[in-house]
Amino acid sequence: MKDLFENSGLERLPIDDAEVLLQRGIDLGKPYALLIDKLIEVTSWRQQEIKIYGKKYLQPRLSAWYGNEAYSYSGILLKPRPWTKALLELKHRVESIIGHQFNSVLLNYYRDQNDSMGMHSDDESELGKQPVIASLSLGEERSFLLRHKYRKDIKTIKLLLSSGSLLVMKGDTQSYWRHGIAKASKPCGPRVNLTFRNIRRI
Ligand SMILES: O=C(O)CCC(=O)C(=O)O
Ligand SMILES: [Mn+2]
Repeated sequence: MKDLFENSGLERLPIDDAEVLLQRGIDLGKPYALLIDKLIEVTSWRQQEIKIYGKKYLQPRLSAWYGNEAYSYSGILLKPRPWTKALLELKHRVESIIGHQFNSVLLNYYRDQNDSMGMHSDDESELGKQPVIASLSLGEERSFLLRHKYRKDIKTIKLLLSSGSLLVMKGDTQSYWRHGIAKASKPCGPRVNLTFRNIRRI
């Protein structure tokens, strides 16, 4: 079968039960430092409260949801904000690199080394069975962890996502793997990650 992103320049990583592609240093038309500063300044950031086994926690990062559809996960409903010019520009860049369209983006702002994201799969029903998720990283390099859900013989994979990295997860990745962002062991500056997704109206 022809790979969806055959001509994209993204490298497919050799990971069992997953389709993960990565390209570092993608061309966004503007310096990364300028883009992250602007996104930090103009985004409507919120620190969401989530419920895990009935107990309420504040997420250890800030986030924002833009696009056409609402999205619910971990017991919270995110109402979308309308696309901004800057986000649409980034969306179009990513879409033209990988040849795939998106209707929403989740932004996560890791303010420093203490901010993180727990291990999870992006497997909500609104995303469909084999979602294509494109993740763009800006700012401080952080460790992105991938852990197989069932096979204990496969070690946790650590990918260092530097500013300007584009990571694509597709196929069975969400069915077999969890991913997350670990706290950093040393002090570090801000990182903003944008995950472009397709929310299906159900
Ligand atoms: O910050 C990252 O690289 C991961 C983001 C992520 O997994 C998510 O938004 O679901
Ligand atoms: Mn995720």
